[in-house]
Amino acid sequence: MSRLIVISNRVSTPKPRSAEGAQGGLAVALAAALREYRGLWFGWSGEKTEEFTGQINLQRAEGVTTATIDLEEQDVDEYYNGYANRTLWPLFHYRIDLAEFDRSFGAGYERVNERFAETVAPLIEPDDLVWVHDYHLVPLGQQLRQNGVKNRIGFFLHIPWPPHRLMVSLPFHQRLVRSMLDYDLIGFQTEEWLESFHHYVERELGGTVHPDGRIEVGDRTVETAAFPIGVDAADFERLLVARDAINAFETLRRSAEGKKVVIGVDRLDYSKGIEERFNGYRRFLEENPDWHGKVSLLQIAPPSRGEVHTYEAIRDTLDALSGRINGEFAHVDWVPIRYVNQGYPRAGLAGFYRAADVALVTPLRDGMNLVAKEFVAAQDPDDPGVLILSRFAGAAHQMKDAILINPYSKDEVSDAIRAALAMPRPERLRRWEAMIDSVRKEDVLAWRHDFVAALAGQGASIPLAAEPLPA
Ligand code: ADQ
Repeated sequence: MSRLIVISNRVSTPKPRSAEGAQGGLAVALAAALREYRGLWFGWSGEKTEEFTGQINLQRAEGVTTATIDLEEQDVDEYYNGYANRTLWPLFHYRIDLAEFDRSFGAGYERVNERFAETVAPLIEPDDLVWVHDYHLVPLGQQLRQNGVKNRIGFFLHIPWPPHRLMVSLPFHQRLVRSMLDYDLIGFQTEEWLESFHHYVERELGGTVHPDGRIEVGDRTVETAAFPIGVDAADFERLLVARDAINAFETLRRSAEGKKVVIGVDRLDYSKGIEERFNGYRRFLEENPDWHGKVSLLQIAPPSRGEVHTYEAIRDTLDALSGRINGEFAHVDWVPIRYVNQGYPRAGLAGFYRAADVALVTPLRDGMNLVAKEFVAAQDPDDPGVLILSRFAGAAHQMKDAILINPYSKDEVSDAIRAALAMPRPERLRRWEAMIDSVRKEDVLAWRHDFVAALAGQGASIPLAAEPLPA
């Protein structure tokens, strides 16, 4: 029987569902996928050791088998904090101004990809399907081939693929992209990122793009397609009746004291546009004195990637900016922004979303953005809140009934907040009903199913047992 081997940078041991909220979008999505199938999840434990040993730690938790390795300090500096998060992440989010190009980062990135491949290759059995995730592991397919792996291997990129002209600013960009030709299937979040990849293949590699998405470069043919990721909408709706969700809902409503609540929930990352959001909210307060004392913004943003300088800087910026806005507008009985640097369990988050009247999801660039979908999944069908969404999030391609804005424009953010707060119930209902339908249908299970089916091969039934693993 074939198994599914998932390989991603981090493996976080699956937590009970109620505690999943503190994990990132990718972690939650993968745990949901693996729970359904027999398989294995391989990656870094998050631990550092003096020297790389390649020792594998096998565990079984919450119906998922994980195999993790530790990395040595230099690996973490050069591969994870370096090439992945200081070179590729900013560049792929169109922030070439923040991208750092350092020879040691590239070397560390290749070394860790080799180490991953050498360690995981012996765990792969002949019929297994191998699914590699995200920008940390772009060349892993090639490394696996060099370690004798002949299985079908797919790659999914969770973040945007940058336009051709940006991509060529990466030193050795061809080497990186050519390494992807060893995959059988490459998936992107949206048609937009897929098109950017196709442009690169045509213009830089002289390849051919076929109408069905196959690309041909020399003697290699690779399937490519968009697979928009979703959330586990049904699970999210179920969570809303959990005690934690009800407590969170009541706490937020009580503390709002009859005021309207606007919510933002993001990992603390410059790509999420939180600074621009605060500035847009400030513009709204400047232009709408009649709303003073009647609305409050709750921004939840747990710190991430704390070892990378730009993340410390954005944290300082937001601390200062939220303080300035509160200093400027607050009254004794009203605080315009509540800014919270912590993660919450999933159920708590669901309760907060439900209690909010408006969500501000305004990334400057985002592969997809799951928060937008979670917010919609958590709304009261009789009295739904309003989603304000950046045009530059992958999710905007599917959620056209949100109020779509340019997050760089303070005026657009301000106007959207005013329109959302004043939106009559029939319009809120119409917009929400149009969105919840696709959030439910195009959920994380459909995403996993579509990718795995495509990887398993055209026309073939999915050779995976849809039976849960024994606990
Ligand atoms: P992220 O950049 O992490 O994901 P996103 O898609 O919004 O962004 O997912 C964030 C996840 O973290 C959500 O599930 C959210 O609930 C959770 N989260 C955020 N803040 C939280 C808090 N304070 N407490 C608890 N949970 C919190 C990357 C890409 C995205 C892509 C996903 C999945 O950058 O574009 O959508 O992978 O492919």
